[in-house]
Amino acid sequence: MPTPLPATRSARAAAVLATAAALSLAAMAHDDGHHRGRLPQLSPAVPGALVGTCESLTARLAGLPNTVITAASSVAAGELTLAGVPVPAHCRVTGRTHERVSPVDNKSYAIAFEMRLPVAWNGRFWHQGNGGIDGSVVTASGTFGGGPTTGALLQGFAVLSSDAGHTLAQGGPAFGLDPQARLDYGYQAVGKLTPMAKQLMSVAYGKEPDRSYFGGCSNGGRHTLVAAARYADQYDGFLAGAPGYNLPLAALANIFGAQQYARVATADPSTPPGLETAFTAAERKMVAGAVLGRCDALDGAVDGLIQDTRTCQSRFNLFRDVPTCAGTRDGTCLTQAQKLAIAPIFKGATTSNGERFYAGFPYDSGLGAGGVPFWEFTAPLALDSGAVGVIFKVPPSALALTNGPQFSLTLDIDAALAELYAANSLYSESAMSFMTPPDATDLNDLRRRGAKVMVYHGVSDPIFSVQDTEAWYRGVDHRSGGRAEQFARLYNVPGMGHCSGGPATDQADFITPLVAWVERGKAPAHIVATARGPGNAGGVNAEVPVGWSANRTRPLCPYPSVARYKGRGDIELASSFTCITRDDGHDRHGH
Ligand SMILES: [Ca+2]
Repeated sequence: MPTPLPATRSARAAAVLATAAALSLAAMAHDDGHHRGRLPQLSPAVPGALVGTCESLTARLAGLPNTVITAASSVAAGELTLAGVPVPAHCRVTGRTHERVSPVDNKSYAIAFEMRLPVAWNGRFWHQGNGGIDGSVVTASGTFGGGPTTGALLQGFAVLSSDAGHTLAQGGPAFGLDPQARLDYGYQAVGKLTPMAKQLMSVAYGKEPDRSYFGGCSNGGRHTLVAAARYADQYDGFLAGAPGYNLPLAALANIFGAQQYARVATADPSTPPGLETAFTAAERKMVAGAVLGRCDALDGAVDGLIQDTRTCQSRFNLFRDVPTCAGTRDGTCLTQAQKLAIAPIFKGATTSNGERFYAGFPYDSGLGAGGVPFWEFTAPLALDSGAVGVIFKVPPSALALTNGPQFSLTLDIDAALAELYAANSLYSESAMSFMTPPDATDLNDLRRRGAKVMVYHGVSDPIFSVQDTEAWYRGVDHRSGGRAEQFARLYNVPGMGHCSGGPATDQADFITPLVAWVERGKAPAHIVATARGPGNAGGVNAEVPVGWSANRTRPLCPYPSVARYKGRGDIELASSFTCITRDDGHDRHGH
């Protein structure tokens, strides 16, 4: 049984019966400075097994409220593989919950889902948050990052995945015209699925999960941090990758970027290749090389990775360190006009009067990587247009549905920013209300009940800024009275792009250390990450530089500490590095 948790939201109703004195003692135990290390310790999950046949679940789940089970079928061991790894035998249940017809667009909506229930269950639930604008039931695997050396399903979790209340087949972002579909995408699908999934597991296994986890990358990372704030009483552990926790602002910032690029494009900026003429592949690689030239050695190892991102930002200067073209652009220089267009994107998107509304992006070694052009030159014309114009803005824009490039390139950024915070009689919640955590940095409910949150973010992520996530972490620390390290970790991944890829060590297992922290109180220090060079079983990352060992390892250090070469030892191995915290100029060892 879980340890009693007097201060949790769910236990508050029961606590009404307790005396006021007992309540205040409980509060002191959690909040008094003398007890900073003594958060409740959640008990470990106890494994279980499926009760009855998988196929019989269709009938046995008929009583789930508001829910239709469409199939339950056995998946034999090895029938599903994840990056070449055979998945153990499990039962796949598919269904729809909260079916309805929209009074606004007259379309049918439901929250479609699948649950994969291992025959040999570890007693845990994993709610998988998916990416993009949701809209499809991605395989419920609970895998993360580059090559999934492991994943929740492989570890024996029962894993849930959903479309968050709409199908892209119905018209991409057009679901944004329906107010309820917006809210389901933002957070309400998670709120509806959670009790349904727990009830489903109690039928399938004869008990509800002992421990529940939530995780995903990108929009899935956003779902995770939203759940950490809104549904802290329902989950014990959270793993957020590249969390777009300010997703509407990030999408608008990316449109701001497209408008900057359009000013210096030499071909039609309303097409991705045309927009890319503003900052070509050769030029991006050249700038990445200039950043490495200034910053690679700061961590003690000239190894193609910049561990000390923060110091790098004060050492590298785009205007000084990148040659200004004297004549024709040939990939070895940028024109002054290009520098003036590109620098504000890295500095952070602003309104017309210079007010910054989204974080800047650090100069890092991965800005020349292969994943960059999709996010910089395709997404603003094809994805951010639909997201901002149809799903987020109040009121939505008809133009965004029919002509994304024109919408984005002519968008009044100031007006759109206001519309991300706007609501009206039809759209009762603004995008910033339904897409972001209600109070993003207040995770005290989560903290007090002994839950934990781990976050990782690529430093070279071109769509969601690692600096935005760092600001979130600092805010969490502040709001918890300087106690973030008791329950939260942020791991930056130098060189990594959005969720994976880039010249980086992008493969790591965060699930095992998260479970050890939640259920055994083993606080994680650094995480060892591996590059996916030639021969990698989980899938080769073509961005790994040829000079690197195929299996290079690095410690991912808990923010704000950063990795530093010890000065001796194999430069390809994590063990040759240590995590240090730069604190008022003094290096403090982090682990
Ligand atoms: Ca280095």
